[in-house]
Amino acid sequence: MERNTFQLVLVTDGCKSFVLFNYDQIQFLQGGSSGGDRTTGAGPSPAQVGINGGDGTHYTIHPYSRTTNLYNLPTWADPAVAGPAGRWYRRTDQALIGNTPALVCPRNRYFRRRGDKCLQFFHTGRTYSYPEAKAVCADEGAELFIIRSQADTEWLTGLLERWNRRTGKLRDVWIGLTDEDTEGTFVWEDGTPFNVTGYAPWAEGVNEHNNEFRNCAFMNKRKSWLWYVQKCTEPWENDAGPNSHICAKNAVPLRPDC
Ligand SMILES: [Ca+2]
Repeated sequence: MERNTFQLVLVTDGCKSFVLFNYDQIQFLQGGSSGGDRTTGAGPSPAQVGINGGDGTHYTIHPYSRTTNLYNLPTWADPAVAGPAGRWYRRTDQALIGNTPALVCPRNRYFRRRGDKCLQFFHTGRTYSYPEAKAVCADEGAELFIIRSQADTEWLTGLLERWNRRTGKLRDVWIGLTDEDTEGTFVWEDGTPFNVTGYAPWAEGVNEHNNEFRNCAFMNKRKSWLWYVQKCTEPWENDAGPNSHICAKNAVPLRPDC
């Protein structure tokens, strides 16, 4: 029978935290989802090895992950670690473990973190115009949430679906994007340029719908939350207009005094 022997040391002074591995005998097996044998763990390639904080943000990869060095880990010296072979440590109280300071959201209503932003969802059951939604955010030192990627969209769509099931009253959701200044040229609320050839999940037909009167973008519930445009202020024709929006503030460093 194979037996793995290693020592795991956790160290913290209440500010900085470290994890230290001392390997004697260690064999990393390959999971079934990575093509490994589900019974023996034997795989077609070396396993992926690292530390995962469990929140999708805090992680680090072992320098020998997915290399054959893993097979001889106790005899290999990590160039980043002074001392004998078979030792590996990382600081674990930071965002990318061992690198950037961890970010957290303040303990108020802006508790939901996405990347370097803290979010608050606004939905009171009444209609907000785009300027009203912007003003609500500005009053709290925040701005309308800006969608940067497909991953942002997938994450947000899942949240909106759950939110909609819970409230049953969610309609459309403003995003921080308008072509008010120059028709057809969209600009994010924070002034960052909108790359028309980049990621932009517009709903089908938006080009025909967009005109000099419809300048504010929103996630359209009836079009699977794809982006559409609407008049920024009332009156809206044929529907009540967006009634929700998301404000975002910058996340702050965890324990900045450490
Ligand atoms: Ca327009």
